[in-house]
Amino acid sequence: MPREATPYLVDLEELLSEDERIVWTSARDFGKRRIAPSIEAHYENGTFPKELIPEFGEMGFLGGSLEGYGCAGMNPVAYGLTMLELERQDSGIRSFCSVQSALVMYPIHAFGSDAQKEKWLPGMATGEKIGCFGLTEPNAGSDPGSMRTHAKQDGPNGDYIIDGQKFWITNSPLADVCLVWAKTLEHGSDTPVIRGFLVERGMKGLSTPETKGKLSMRASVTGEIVLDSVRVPKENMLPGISGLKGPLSCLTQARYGIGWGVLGAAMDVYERARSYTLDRVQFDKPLAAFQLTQQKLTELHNEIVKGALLAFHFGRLKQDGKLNPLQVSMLKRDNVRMALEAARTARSMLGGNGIMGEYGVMRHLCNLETVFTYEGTHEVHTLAIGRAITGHAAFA
Ligand code: TGC
Ligand code: FAD
Repeated sequence: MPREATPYLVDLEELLSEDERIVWTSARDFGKRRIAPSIEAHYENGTFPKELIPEFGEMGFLGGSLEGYGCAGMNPVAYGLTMLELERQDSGIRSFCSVQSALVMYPIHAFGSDAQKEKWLPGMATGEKIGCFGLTEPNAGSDPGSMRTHAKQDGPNGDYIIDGQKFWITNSPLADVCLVWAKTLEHGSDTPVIRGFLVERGMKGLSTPETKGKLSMRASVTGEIVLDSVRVPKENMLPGISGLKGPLSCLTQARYGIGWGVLGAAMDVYERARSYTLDRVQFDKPLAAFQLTQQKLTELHNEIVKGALLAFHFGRLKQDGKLNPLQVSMLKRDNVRMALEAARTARSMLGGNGIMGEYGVMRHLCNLETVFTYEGTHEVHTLAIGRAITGHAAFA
């Protein structure tokens, strides 16, 4: 299917530094050359392109915003642009890189001991080591504070014994290390506190069965983390954070990346719909010449531009250390909704071809249904913002 560069009425490139433009162009080129040729087949077969993982490392996509340990040290806008280009190809590819970067490398970098950083970060930056983030459980999704997974100290070395089950975990079947959030009792207190534990592949009692049968995110590996009295040395606990704000701070990093990433999916479906309706003739005219089609293209275009400006503005705030979690909730919520609606509209504009794999739009649409749900559902972000606006918590 032909795809050509589309002019947007706000030229984002004009807002970027020279370095940011270079990152954007090289990430886009990588996506076209290395991901696009095989992504449909991977999606259809339900496989993840593992062969690309070392190249993600070489491109600086793994831990891209972190400093040191072989990480690229990109600023937040440049990092966001890499997420955009990965998700232009497929949300599952962006998921792989954002889980590794924002949900595993970030907490090790921010809250880990020196030994944990040295052990994991260099190998994770190159893609030799893979991580996953275990927060959700079968009975604790939107309300992670109700988790049941627990860790209990045992023996003279203060090892932890962890029991529980994590569900819906991106990359768990591939992971060398699972960051598991669990409740534990500390210093004689009878109020459990949430802590993060680095549970390593090979530890007795750990298994990570794959979740089969997904009709969304098919080019991403999802699984469980089953912890059957796994003995974990106390040195594997993240020392620098306790409480629910530990996992929620990681989610703030990942949600920021999603707010940028879904712009790529929206741009891809818009550009495909534009190209298709320019070529396809019905009633003796290209579909793009009909007013109703132009209205749809105008809506798609304008919504993308607004989403991009929000992401850009928040990226600059983040660079100055001024971005707060509620602004990130807004970015994730509104850009994901925009991208999902864009994919539905674009799907309809391609008529019957819109449901075919080779046209790419249905794949984005199916993926975005997951993105609407994970990293805080659309409703959870609505309630978080509603709480801030009104002062009334409507979660429970
Ligand atoms: P609440 O009382 O609001 O907060 C508890 C503590 O956390 C702090 N906090 C945050 N810190 C950093 N970033 C944030 N976004 C934060 N939000 C809250 C807060 O200040 C407080 O700290 P402290 O010191 O006072 O204790 O907590 P709550 O129990 O009312 O819950 C709020 C709620 C519902 C918004 C939260 O539980 C939530 O976000 N739920 C959604 C769960 C979720 O997003 N799960 C995602 C799982 S991981 C995933 O989906 C990965 S997909 C990966 C991929 O493939 O890309
Ligand atoms: P529930 O919390 O049961 O919600 C079901 C519905 O009820 C939703 O519409 C929700 O918005 C609504 N709802 C819930 N509470 C309220 C309320 N108070 N008021 C109004 N409506 C409400 N988790 C991880 O920890 N790590 C991962 O790597 C990870 N990867 C994922 C990959 C995929 C492909 C998917 C699908 C999920 C992944 N998740 C991961 C889990 C994801 O974060 C959860 O699915 C999500 O947080 C929602 O939880 P739930 O599915 O249990 O839905």
